[in-house]
Amino acid sequence: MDISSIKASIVLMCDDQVIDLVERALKENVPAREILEHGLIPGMKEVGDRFKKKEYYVPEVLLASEAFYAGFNMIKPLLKADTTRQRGKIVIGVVHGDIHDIGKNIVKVLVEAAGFHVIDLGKDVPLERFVAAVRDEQPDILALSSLMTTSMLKMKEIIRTLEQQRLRTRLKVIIGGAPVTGEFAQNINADAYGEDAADAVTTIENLLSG
Ligand code: B12
Repeated sequence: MDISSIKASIVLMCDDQVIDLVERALKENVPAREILEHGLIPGMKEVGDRFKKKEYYVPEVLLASEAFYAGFNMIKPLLKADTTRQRGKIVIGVVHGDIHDIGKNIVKVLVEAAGFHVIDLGKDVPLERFVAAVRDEQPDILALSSLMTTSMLKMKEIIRTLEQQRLRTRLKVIIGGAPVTGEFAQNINADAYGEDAADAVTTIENLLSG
């Protein structure tokens, strides 16, 4: 089957159609990873473009997000299938002021699938919760997500606070989200930037082996 039909159904906000198509793709042994990378994610990207061009407004984006999750929830267990090893502990969350959590959720699933133990703090997470989680859980990596130019500045505050409280010595911080760049990561003293969920996995692996 043509995976791009899944993308089209997300853009058209048809959850039922997404469910049927993902079911068909799985029956035809299309790998879950391919459904995610060539169907579901491009669907949300197209929705983003339409929002930018003012062809879509918030209600359409919400309905499209629901269609995305209808498909994503079906393949999530399959993405997790090879989780046998425990390679390190990661705390992840979307920074305060920001409720965009689709990207973070994809990162979480792929990082878990790669064998890491992930503690998910959710979205719109206040600085104090990140700091408490780092202190209490002692993760190897803190992964911060932000989709808005306004909320991305919170990442800087979180890193500065962790430094001030001496919680940054062995902790590595990786950041991501559409407006974030490698240059921004350097400026705020993060250890790394990941462009997408696949890149997040390799970057985390590199951070922990280096
Ligand atoms: C879906 C969406 C929504 C949904 C969110 C649903 C949800 N549960 O997430 C809803 C409708 C609720 C919404 C609300 C709003 N939104 Co909105 N939304 C989007 C949209 C269209 C798509 C985002 C998305 O899901 N992309 C798909 C995923 C797969 O991609 P991603 O998030 O980038 O994640 C990938 C990478 O970035 C990376 N990644 C992400 N996080 C991390 C973390 C780490 C550690 C790493 C390594 C990698 C990584 O990996 C991910 C997977 O590959 C974007 C447009 C866009 N182009 O991004 C606007 C956008 C982000 N929204 C925007 C705005 C303005 C809003 C609202 C303020 C609108 C309003 N007027 O109410 C509210 C904000 C509320 C708030 N306080 O947060 C603006 C932000 C502008 C800015 N200031 O920067 C954008 C950019 C649209 C625009 N062009 O104007 N939105």
